[in-house]
Amino acid sequence: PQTIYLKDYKVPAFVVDHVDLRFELFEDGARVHSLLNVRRNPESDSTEKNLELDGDSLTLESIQLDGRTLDEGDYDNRGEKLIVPAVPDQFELAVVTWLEPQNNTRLEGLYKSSGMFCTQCEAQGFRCITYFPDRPDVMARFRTRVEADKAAYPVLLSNGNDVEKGDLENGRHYVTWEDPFPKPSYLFALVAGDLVEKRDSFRTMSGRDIDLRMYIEPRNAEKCDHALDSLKRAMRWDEEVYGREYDLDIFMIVAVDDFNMGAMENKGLNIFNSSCVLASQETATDMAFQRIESIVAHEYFHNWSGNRVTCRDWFQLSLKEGFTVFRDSQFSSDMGSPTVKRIEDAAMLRTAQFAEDAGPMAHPVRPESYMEITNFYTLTIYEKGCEVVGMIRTLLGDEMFRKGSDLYFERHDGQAVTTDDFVRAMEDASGRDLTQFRLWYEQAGTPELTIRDDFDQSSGVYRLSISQTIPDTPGQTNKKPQHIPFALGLLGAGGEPLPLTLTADEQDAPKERVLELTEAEQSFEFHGLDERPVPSLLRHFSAPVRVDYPWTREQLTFLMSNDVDGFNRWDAGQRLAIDVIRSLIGQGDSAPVDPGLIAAYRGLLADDSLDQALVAKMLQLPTEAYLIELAEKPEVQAIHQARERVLSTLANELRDDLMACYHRNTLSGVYEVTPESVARRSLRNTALAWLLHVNDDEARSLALAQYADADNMTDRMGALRALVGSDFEEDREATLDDFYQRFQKDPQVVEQWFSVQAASGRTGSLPQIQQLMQHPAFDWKNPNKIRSVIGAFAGQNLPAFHAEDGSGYRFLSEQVCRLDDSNPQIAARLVSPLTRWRKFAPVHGDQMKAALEKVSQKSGLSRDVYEVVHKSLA
Ligand code: HT7
Ligand code: ZN
Repeated sequence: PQTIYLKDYKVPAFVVDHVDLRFELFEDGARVHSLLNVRRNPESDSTEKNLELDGDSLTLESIQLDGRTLDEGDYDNRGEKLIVPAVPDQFELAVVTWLEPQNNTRLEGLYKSSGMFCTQCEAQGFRCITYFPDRPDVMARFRTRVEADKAAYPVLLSNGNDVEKGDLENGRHYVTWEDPFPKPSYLFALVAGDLVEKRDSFRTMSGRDIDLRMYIEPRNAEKCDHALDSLKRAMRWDEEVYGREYDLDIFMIVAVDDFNMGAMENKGLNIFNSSCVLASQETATDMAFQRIESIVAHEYFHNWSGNRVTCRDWFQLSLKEGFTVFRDSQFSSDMGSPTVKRIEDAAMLRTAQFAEDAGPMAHPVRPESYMEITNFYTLTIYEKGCEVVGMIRTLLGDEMFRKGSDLYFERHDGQAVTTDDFVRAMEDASGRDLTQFRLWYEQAGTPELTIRDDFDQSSGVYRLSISQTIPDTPGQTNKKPQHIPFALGLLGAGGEPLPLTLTADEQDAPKERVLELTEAEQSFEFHGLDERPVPSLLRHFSAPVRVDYPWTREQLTFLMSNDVDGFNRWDAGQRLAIDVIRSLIGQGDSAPVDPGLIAAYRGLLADDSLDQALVAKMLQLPTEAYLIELAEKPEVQAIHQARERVLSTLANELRDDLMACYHRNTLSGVYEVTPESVARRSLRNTALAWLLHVNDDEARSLALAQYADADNMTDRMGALRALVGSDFEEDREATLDDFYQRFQKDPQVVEQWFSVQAASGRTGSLPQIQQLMQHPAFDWKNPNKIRSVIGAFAGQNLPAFHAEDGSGYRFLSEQVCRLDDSNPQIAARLVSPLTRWRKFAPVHGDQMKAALEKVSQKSGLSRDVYEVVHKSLA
């Protein structure tokens, strides 16, 4: 496959002002009539005479230029391009194509899901619908007429406003949609189906009433309220925090079962994976409720950060994704607990994005090249991209950041721009120079900070020396130091925050500062201290970096209970637990667990005055995935055993505290998703899971009763998960059976049922996984089912996946090969756990590599999987 380079970017030689589309939808295919108004681009100095259009898997039926039919000899239609030679400076091009959505298993372009037609055009799906300059810097106005059988497809949707509708012959009907905003083709959408409509409305800050409509299959009619409420909250929040108002008269959301990602921000017609939008208290957990709120908000926020101002080319993907993730994180913080949200984001980043940034697919936030752009919808683009925007806000302050975002939206409304344009708007609004900061977009790899300190009792000066290095990544070595905002505080022996006095004569110094690291080595002195302080470093996780500082266990225990920064209290607890777990690796089942850790957890469980949402997070032990990420040559089974040993010891030693915690947090009254009630359910279910981990009999009865009596999925799933994690085999099997019987008609719940089994060591052995894949509810064409069984096995059931005999690796490579033909995007994502073979000792690494080589030998390998596998083996 060909590699595309950022350095080769050229402005398009032709632009399209208007697109007129007519879709004739049938059971055996779809005919697409497209009429393009094309003109030479005045901004291009190209003398190109030929018009080049993209097309993929299309059957071309006819083509006319300014009304003249072109014969086969008049154009070149080879590969994935349609080239029309010697076109005039301005013309109309009419093209008719034929597609087979019913056979489209790739879920790109126009396809069918549960009997309805729907589209996915980002990144390059529009070219699977018709020939078009399918690149984001070609922005056109779209008018779309959809025609289909009226009984089978009563609802016909596209972007914008419906301007015309009527009946046709043979029981067919049509609706025409017009979108007044120019948009790139990736934001085009169409839906046709037998769907129920749920309506709501929203009055904007300027007093316009927006029609909110949600379209779902009839069986999901009761699962829309949460998404619609979330949408209204997001619309209000974007007005209040960013001054952004919605622009069309209608905003539509559609739920589809078969979808490669979470959701898509098509202009005025967002399409969602059902699992990311539908919720009821009986079927969705607290986590799902929160996830839905944030995804609904994310897609809505794209209306400004992505649609009104879009990307010039796909190398700029983080321009819209990083900024929009940042906006949705701010929103979720404002809706719930900011500390908890920060902990969740940082934990995910440190576990998964840091791993990506250290692996063979590592790339900068603004990549330089790609083979298949779909492979670049990564944690680096999204989550590190979000952190980069967050650091700009930290450096500029809230007020200047808002000025910068206002300037960005005003300056670039209706344009396709670059990450550099974003940074320039921030610079121009604030007067700050972000030249060095731009390296965050250019250099891949996670910066590593090595921090050492000393205290001079006689002068009262505490000195912090900080050096930064950025590891080599594919194609990048000898990196320059980056501009890193580093928030910190200092604590006195009694836990009191101390002033951070940078010069001896400074008065009333602040008790928290953001230091700006710009050099490979820097040191900072803090004056006027009576005793050696305990440093609280990288508060709020102010930059996506690794920190190496020689904390003692005493310091960590101290920070866990004294730091004023909630994030660092949690972080200290994690570092303490990691240290204890690591010290037990390979020590056998009787090695003692540090009583300091047990006491710290006892303290957490006993202290009712603490923020319970924070306590719920602090009680979670570091995950196996994170422990593996931190290790140099991880021994997965040994890490698993050491972590289990700590968990069992805590559960046994703290049995009474856990029981008390369980009972104290039993909620009565109506189910609500507030930070407080979410925290209480989380604490209660953690206590239950720990107690069942050591097969506590009383906890078993509590779990069975909780499962049977639960009025919400968080509690029912909490009890089921706890039983699945125990040795009570009969109860486990009976409860799993009952769960399936109750919810077998609900695909989103069946997905949860699959993943709770696939992720657990007790129910997710390889033969059990193979059995799950034979289950009637498993469906190779449905990405959610694949993720919930195969993805959960390889990503969460780590001791089984990393079985010494290599069976987990071989299994994954077989599934990737099988999927490569039907859905290459999903296959390329699924193969990812094998790509880090170099991180593991040869006993594992060699077998992982062999599994990858097997994939690379498959004939007709897709571009998607080819890129991932070949870069990993290089
Ligand atoms: N912008 C959306 C990206 C997306 C996507 C990309 C590739 C293939 C399928 C896809 N579905 C959605 C999602 C978002 O970030 O909002
Ligand atoms: Zn997005």
